[in-house]
Amino acid sequence: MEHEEMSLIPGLSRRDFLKSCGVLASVIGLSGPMAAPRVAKALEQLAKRPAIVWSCFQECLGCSVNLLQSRKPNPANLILKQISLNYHEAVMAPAGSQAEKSFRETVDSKDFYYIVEGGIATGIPNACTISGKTSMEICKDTYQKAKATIAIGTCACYGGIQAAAPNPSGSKGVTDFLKSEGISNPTVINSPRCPGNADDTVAILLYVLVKKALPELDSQGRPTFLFGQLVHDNCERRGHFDAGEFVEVFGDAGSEKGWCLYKVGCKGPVAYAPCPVTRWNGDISWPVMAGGPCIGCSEPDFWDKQSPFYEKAPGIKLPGDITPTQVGVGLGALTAVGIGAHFIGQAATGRLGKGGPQEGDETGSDEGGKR
Ligand code: FSX
Ligand code: SF4
Ligand code: F3S
Repeated sequence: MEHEEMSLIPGLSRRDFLKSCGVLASVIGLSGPMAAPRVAKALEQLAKRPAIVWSCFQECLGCSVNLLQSRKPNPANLILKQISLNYHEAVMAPAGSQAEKSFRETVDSKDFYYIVEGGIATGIPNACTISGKTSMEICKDTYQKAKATIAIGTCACYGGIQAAAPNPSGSKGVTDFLKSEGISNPTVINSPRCPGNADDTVAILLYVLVKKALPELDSQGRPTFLFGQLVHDNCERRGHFDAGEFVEVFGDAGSEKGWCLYKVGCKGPVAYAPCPVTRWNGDISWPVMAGGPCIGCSEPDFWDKQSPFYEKAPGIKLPGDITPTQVGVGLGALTAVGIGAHFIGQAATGRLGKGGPQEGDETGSDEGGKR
């Protein structure tokens, strides 16, 4: 039998390695025949593994669990082999003073990337204290020394469930917290969703490491190459929305036919996120695919602003009332859309034109919500 060349990932063939690099290249917006080899070369040449400090503040640990459960040959494995996770309270082997030593040395080197999971307790600072320091002290000091800071999950981006009214601990996302500390224009890459998605995290890390630049961000601090489109734009049920075919109550005949969930509360028309593309549980599923409405977890203050979760989002007119291009208008001053990268990503993952009667046909041609 012919010997198959192995890659830098133990147990992963060179061919599968390049295939995963191709997917990563597409997600970060590289295209053409040299895109996958370019990503592969960049990963292989990361001789000095970039150090990561990962803080867990007010959260449920779902963001970490999602990353740690990513499965080979999931692209997350590629990058996890290439970084040095110097400090992560939940998964690091050292504890106590050894853990603190690792944290201090890495932060003082100023040669690391900072990932924050969870909100910052600003109203009751002692509500979140690690090794005698509050989340406020840790976050501000570490941000100021990091090469780049990524907020993973809606809690770190916007405060999350802790920030739901009446927000007893005064939870804030990293950007808002830094602003409240007098840092006028903090540079934080927000990767929301509740929990944060492993593929998003990996794509952002790869973008920063390979392109050596920060991605373009929208007005909520989210990379446009990932969060530039509405969930609604790429939903496999979109054809049913455009055809006026709705689930009226859970369990009805429309439910069985997989019709649109807008009338039972789906916030896909107001949520900017790549959920139909970078999915969950090893890329198996996402909320609407599994039969539940999107609750808009990629949006700031979604616990307050997108609830009640099982009632229609206000201000969305249905097909027949308006043209699909008007859906989503007025949802915020978001900047340029990463449509190109998005569709390359869809093609790379084989989803373009699949999953429902609408994608690519005339009625569901992704016009809803474009800005
Ligand atoms: Fe928050 Fe992460 Fe929601 Fe949890 O840890 S974004 S509570 S599901 O997953 O921070
Ligand atoms: Fe999909 Fe929800 Fe949009 Fe319906 S309203 S097409 S279920 S995202
Ligand atoms: Fe969240 Fe809606 Fe996606 S609930 S995970 S933004 S489908």
